[in-house]
Amino acid sequence: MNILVIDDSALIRAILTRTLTPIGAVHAPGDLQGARDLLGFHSGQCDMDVVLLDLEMPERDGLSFLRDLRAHPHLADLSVIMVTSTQETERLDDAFAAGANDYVTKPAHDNVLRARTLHGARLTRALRAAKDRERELAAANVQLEQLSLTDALTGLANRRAFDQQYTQALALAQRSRMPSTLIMADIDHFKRYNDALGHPAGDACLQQVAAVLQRSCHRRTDLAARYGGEEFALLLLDTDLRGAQEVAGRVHAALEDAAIPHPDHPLGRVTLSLGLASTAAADLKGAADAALYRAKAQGRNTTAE
Ligand code: GH3
Ligand code: MG
Ligand code: MG
Ligand code: MG
Ligand code: MG
Repeated sequence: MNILVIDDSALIRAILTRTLTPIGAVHAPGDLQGARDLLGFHSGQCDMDVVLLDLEMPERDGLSFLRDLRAHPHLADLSVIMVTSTQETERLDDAFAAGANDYVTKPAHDNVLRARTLHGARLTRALRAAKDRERELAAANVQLEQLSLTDALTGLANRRAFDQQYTQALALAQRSRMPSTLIMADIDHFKRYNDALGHPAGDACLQQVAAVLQRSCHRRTDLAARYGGEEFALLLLDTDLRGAQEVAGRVHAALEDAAIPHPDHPLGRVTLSLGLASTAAADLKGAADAALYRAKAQGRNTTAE
């Protein structure tokens, strides 16, 4: 436990140091600059667990020093015990208002001084621990939120994330007439792929196709999501049909480059059918689905609007 004693009187510093040494490491700098350094006014780092602060000091009044101290966010949880010579109630009111946690009057009984100091240090630690837990919890929540929006197999955004962004995209399109485009993508003859190579191979294929889709989305505002099973969705904000056609072209080309072997496909490799629709359509999702159906009917490995 680190105890910081701030007092202008060398005698009081010596007495407090002797009294408190049995319960912790006492730091009693001879000037206020030494105290500021130990409190980390500049570095933002402080190892002190409790402060005993003289209320009456000639150089800088204890009260205004306390206000300086509380202005530093990293010292918000540090216990400060005011040390007063007489019980000046009015000044104590001010001290508590300025953020003091406790006070002792000089001369204090050794046992009382030690007990109050220990209590102050425990309070500091409890508050710091609570803040640490809060931070950990917040970090865990961020991680959990991230997990809840991610498809475990492919790492793409999942259906839940897609639904959220889809709703936002529709709202945006209504408010700003900013066109957005939806591409629904479905793997061709995927049942045959599973039948020929097995379900684990099918899963690996889904991962490869997902990577191709992700690579084909170049803008930060593009969302590639696994919509379900072997169906994917690309939501392209602020993108018209022409822009989306470009993305669709990239997808087909990248998939051709990837050349994932498919033993029961006329082309011998995995392909996608794509259905495209823009927010100009009354029912964006329905229009993209209908377009996807047409792409399948046109013989697959193609894009339909
Ligand atoms: P089409 O070209 O008309 O789309 O034919 P298809 O065989 O791809 O379509 P269908 O809807 O008949 O079959 C989809 C297949 O996708 C069936 C299902 O077993 C498979 N599938 C869906 N989700 C997964 C998955 O997570 N992993 C694996 N390995 N297969 C999946
Ligand atoms: Mg004094
Ligand atoms: Mg399907
Ligand atoms: Mg199908
Ligand atoms: Mg399919």
